[in-house]
Amino acid sequence: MAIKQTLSMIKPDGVKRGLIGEVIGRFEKNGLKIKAMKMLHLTKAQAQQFYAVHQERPFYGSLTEFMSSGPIVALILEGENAIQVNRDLMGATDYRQAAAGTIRADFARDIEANIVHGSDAAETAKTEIAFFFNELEKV
Ligand code: IDP
Ligand code: MG
Repeated sequence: MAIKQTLSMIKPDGVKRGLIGEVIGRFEKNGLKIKAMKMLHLTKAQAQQFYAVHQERPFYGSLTEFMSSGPIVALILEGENAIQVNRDLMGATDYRQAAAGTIRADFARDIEANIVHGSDAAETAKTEIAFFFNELEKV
């Protein structure tokens, strides 16, 4: 299996609730190596740009408000099959449908404030990594 990179974010609810260490611990215990990491507070415009793919969805305004409501942690994760491994650790978008033991099943109580983001495919991983990190910031 190919070594791949993916972009993860711990969303404002995850940071506010003190779940940074818990989430990063799950990545490390499951074979995902941290290749870059930073904390930052997205502006509304930056959140709108990041989630532009969802701009026609009814929740776009609320989602981008939420994503710019407090600091987030962005990470590049690397490992075999990293995109899928991370998605499996996150669980389904709606925490009520997320498999037991996933981050969202364990911690999310809201479909929007669902603790983590993870890239969903190779192309989006590439774009999302470039959104947050330049070459100098990657180890
Ligand atoms: P994902 O984060 O599991 O990839 P997406 O469908 O890409 O899910 O949606 C992006 C984000 O938009 C979700 O993580 C969640 O925060 C929010 N979202 C998705 N669907 C809904 C909804 O039906 N209501 C409110 N927020 C939603
Ligand atoms: Mg998505």
